[in-house]
Amino acid sequence: MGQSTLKIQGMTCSHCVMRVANALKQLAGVQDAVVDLQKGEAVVTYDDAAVSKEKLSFAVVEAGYQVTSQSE
Ligand SMILES: [Cu+2]
Repeated sequence: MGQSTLKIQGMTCSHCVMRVANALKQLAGVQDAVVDLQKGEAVVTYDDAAVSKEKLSFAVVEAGYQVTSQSE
């Protein structure tokens, strides 16, 4: 099991938070995604055997936001 913190730009309201959280949670292997609007970040708990951290940031980008950094 892995955890990764993504710094995200472009979230402005609670809808953005929901979109990002849903985009992450729809990925197979993602257990939980906690998105914080004030901090502009998402903390994702995931099964690193099922999904890569690159796929996590790709899902956020596909939802329409920018990922500026991502922790291991
Ligand atoms: Cu919004």
